[in-house]
Amino acid sequence: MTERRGPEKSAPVVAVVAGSRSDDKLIDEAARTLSGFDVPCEKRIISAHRTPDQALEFARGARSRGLKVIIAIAGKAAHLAGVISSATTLPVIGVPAKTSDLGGLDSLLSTVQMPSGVPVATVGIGGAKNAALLAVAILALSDEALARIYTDFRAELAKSVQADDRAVKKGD
Ligand code: RP5
Repeated sequence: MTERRGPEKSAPVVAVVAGSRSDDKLIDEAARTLSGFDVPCEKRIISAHRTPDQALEFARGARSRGLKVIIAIAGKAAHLAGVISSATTLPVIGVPAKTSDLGGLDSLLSTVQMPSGVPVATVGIGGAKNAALLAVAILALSDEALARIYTDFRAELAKSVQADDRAVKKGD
């Protein structure tokens, strides 16, 4: 992947926010994926239910702090993405976390079923990597260098599937 490091890139443009340290694996997956594209991010633990004031304060200040996309990870009654979206017009991507009791269906439905007018772009259960890629795609709308890197990434992905196809056809 092309390097594009520079001092001007160091301020976080994506926030990866999760409701609990129980979501650490998803936080790390999103942050690692963003880092692979050299997209600076900040990581936060903010809970819609346990620290609701901080959730609103974070969302209200996000745009003025230079953030462009927010990834919100939560499980169970997963209201974090929706609450954040209620207090910012930045794009908010919700990641429903898998749960031990309902498998994450609880998280998925409570993240995706937003009232009209306050959108959350919801990825699949545990879809932290896709959330980060969607953030990259959004940022790439106004960043040609990033758009090229993302296009290369997708082309590599296609090549690896084509290689698998050839191997399966050959009987490997
Ligand atoms: C949500 O509930 C978190 O996002 C997490 O996925 C789930 C369980 O959190 P803990 O009770 O383990 O902190 O708040």
